[in-house]
Amino acid sequence: AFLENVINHEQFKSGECITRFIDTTPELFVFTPRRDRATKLLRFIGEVTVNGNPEMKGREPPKLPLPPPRLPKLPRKELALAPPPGTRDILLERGPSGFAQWMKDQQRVLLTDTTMRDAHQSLFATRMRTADMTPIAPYYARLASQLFSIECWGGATFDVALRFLKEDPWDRLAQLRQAIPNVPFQMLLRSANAVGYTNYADNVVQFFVQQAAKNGIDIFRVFDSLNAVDNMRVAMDAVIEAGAVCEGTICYTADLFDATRPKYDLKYYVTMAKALEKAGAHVLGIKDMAGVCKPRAARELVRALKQEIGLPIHFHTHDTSGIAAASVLAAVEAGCDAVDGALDSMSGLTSQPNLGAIAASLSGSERDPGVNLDALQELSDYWEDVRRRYAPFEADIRSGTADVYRHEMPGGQYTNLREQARSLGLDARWGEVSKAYADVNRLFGDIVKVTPSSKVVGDMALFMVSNELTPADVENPDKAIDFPESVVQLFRGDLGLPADGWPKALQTRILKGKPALGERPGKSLPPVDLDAARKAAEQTIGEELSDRDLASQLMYPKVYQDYAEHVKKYGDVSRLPTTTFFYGMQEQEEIAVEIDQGKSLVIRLQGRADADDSEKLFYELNGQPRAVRIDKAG
Ligand code: 3PY
Ligand code: ZN
Repeated sequence: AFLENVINHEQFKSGECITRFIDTTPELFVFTPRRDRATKLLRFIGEVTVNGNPEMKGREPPKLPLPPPRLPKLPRKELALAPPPGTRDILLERGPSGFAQWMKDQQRVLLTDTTMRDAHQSLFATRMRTADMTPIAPYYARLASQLFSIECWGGATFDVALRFLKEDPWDRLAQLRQAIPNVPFQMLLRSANAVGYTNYADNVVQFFVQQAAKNGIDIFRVFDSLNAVDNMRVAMDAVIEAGAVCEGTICYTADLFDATRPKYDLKYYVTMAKALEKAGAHVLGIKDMAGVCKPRAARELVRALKQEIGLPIHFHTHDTSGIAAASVLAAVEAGCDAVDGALDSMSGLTSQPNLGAIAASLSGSERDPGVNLDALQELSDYWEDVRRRYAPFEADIRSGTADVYRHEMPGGQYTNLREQARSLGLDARWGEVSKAYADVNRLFGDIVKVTPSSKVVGDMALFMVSNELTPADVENPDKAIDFPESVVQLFRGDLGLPADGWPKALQTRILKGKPALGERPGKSLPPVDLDAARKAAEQTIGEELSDRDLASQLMYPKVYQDYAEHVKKYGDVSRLPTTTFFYGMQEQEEIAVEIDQGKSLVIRLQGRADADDSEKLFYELNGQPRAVRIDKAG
């Protein structure tokens, strides 16, 4: 078949030299036979079935089998037709500035669905896999084309995809983009920290943004973990340069009406919003990452910002308190142009408030969002079934809690920090950890807490609880403390500077004589030689790196290399059903795995034969018997 391919290829027939032919038509020279891919996947399934997925250590699987998620009822022929024009068509037609003007011209409030990013980041530690997103994607294109945007990328999803799910975040983006051409895709970008936890060189941030825009991101929500606008400029400029929508974002902190914390007053936010407008933002984002923006504050903030700046406003909050929908409705009443929510079954608690309920509440009002409520319900039904697959990753919280106003932990961090506390054996002392979190904030000078600054506050809180340290101990100059490395880096200025600097005495104590940076870190970070970085990584990994691969490597060198090793050993595991990926296969279970468009493997686990230190698994692969021996771990 290979020879036939070559001989019949136009370029070969034209007599062009064969070396050039290999260079320009690499697709014909990929020898990895399907059998090899199947063997790798059977080995991975075997490993998980016999030894468990390492991610499941210490977690209880859900009760299996789970029925397949319910897909919306849509006639097959409608799925075969191109999706209707949607909001993205308006963006493509008018460009980012025209799109921003269009937002302002709308009487209705515009809606963003965060289900595929922040909702699962905040409910089950970002573990949602691509295989659960792609089946519903064509339905979004047909049932929800009136959405303002779908937030489906960025934040912690990038890291978690590579590190824990062993899948390529760029593939996820490409597959979703192909299935949903008509609704804008939105990502969360941590300014100079891109999708990582530390400031990167300016040219790395620029390269990352270029790749993200090229591969399908339309709207970049850019924020800084210390609300430092100078630290957002490189990312914002890169977004604007790439022709995408720049949503310059303020992170809401503290309480607008708390006179004891005057630092975060209306003037603070208006000043920052004006700076973002001046920096070229097309849209102003208000990011209430912890869900502490009470309804009265939301109303007042939006009212003031509408008065003071000319940008459309997009409000984002979390429902940790249980009353976030009231804040969203207050923002809408005050004239907010767009708001975020998660579909019903993925909403509430540390996630976003309920998008379906918000839409229903506004239905018939002058700000009716104009979405199809029944369709949203059908999409939510799908996510309800998907969510059951991730039960082991959910935090054991059952209600909203006003405690969030005390600790101010971001929704996206809450489940992760609880998980970290659990791994340190501090599960039973969660109350102390959340109190320490608030203490650390005060010690650090009442700062904005959002990734990555929130991670440092969390590290310090865990450090204090595990070492039985009080705030007085931390401040006591006579008590020797070996501060966590992330705390030293924060006080050195590696994440940038808060507007009023760091508390001097504590900084001196933490840095122990080491100098602090006086300017944004990107200014002194030398540019990375991208060609050299690519070559070095290619040598280590033993494979060519595409631009997307290079962007991953630049963000997370070690994580990316481990991921590449995993792919070499097991192939593309992102195509496996989620139950197989996390829990392995049950005897007589049969799964279908689409390894390429239209090409599927049908795998059945026929039986298992246990030996002392290994187990033999008997599969049927597309009707043919196959056996794989798996060594037992440990
Ligand atoms: C992230 O940066 O991942 C966040 O969700 C911050 O809220
Ligand atoms: Zn959020």
